[in-house]
Amino acid sequence: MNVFLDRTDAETAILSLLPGRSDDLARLKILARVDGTPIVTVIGKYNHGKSSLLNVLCGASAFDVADKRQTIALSEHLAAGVRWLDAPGLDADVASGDDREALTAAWQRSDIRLLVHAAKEGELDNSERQLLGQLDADDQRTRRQTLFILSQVDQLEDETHLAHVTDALATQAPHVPVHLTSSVRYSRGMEGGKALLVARSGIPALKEALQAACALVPEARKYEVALRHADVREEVGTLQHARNQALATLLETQVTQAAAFSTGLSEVLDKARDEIQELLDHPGPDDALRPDTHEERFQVTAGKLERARQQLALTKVNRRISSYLVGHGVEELPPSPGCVASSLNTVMVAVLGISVKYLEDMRRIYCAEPGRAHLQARFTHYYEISKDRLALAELITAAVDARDKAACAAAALQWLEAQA
Ligand SMILES: Nc1nc2c(ncn2[C@@H]2O[C@H](COP(=O)(O)OP(=O)(O)O)[C@@H](O)[C@H]2O)c(=O)[nH]1
Ligand SMILES: [Mg+2]
Repeated sequence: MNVFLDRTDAETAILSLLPGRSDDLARLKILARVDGTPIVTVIGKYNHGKSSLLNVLCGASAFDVADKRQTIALSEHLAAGVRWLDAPGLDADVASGDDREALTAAWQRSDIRLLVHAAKEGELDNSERQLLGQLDADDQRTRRQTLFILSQVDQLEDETHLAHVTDALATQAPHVPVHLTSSVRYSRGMEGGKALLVARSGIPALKEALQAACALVPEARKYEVALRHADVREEVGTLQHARNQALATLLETQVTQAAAFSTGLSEVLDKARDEIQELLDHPGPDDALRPDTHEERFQVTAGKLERARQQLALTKVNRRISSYLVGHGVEELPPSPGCVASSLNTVMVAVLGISVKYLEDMRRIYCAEPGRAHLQARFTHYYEISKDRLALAELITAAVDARDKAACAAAALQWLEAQA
């Protein structure tokens, strides 16, 4: 059960699974906190008349206008039912960290972007084209809106020059409508009461377009919230599914491997039991128990022959068990400081001891049920702590963590959605 203290807590859980979704979460946080006022931001290179444009749009000298690079931080002004944001110039080569931060904030906060490009500059440069492309893609995805503005058109000599520029822009950005504006004309027209100049400034038309765009903002925001939630949800879901699968596969491997080992071991031990049983079933007294006399030391005796026969059979049995274990990665014991001879530090020695001499011991160890069960259990124990099995167990631990992380992110997202 995941409990989230607050939004940041839930965001952290999602971001630790999906770091690439930080923009979505930042935007969702903004959308969760905004009031109903649409946010309009100007974006573009410095000196392209962005601040001047905002001033005429909001009807106040709210933003600093200058010939040099002026707007450093983000500044905002509330007027005419709109929150206007003036962002620093889009000039990657001169942008400091602060500027970039402000630019990101503007990007994140705005419902409507005014991309401003000065007419005298002619075509868009690479950074502007790139930005226009990004905005366009973002508009398609999120239903936010971008208005493209060709500013300071009064600075062009005549209509022919203007037509050159608009033609060039139409080639660069074929599907984007361009608003032609001149803040200077608008101000002069307003001051001198010249309606024609005001109309020719393009500002009244732009205001109308903006009003229409603002009217779409409430619906657009709702759409955007649902969309970003859905996108994150889908990605979390995909990961969660994959991680559940991965864990299930590992657990299944763990179980099947152990079952296969156990079955195989059981067969090997059956065979061992049967072979030892054959020794036990040998008719007559056990010659191996008959000690050789002093005289018989260098002679072949029935006792010697029988002991050799029994040891040979036992070696064969043990070799088969040992090779089965080795085949399953069960060979050496985990390193122990107490054991000097590494040849003794084997699972076989640990389970069976160093030497078994008597038939009765063999019967007890290999044939009697408690002995058999003991062998099965001990070998299985060493199998479970063999390198490969421990590695598998570690993978499973990691997979459980990964699964929990995804589940936590899914719960966090649910929590966030419930807040919206
Ligand atoms: N001729 C002309 N100059 C303008 C216009 N808009 C702004 N300017 C001048 O261009 C310079 C930069 O303007 P500003 O609004 O500060 O641009 P920003 O850096 O993009 O914010 C200033 O000197 C403004 O007076 C316009 O429509 N026509
Ligand atoms: Mg400015």
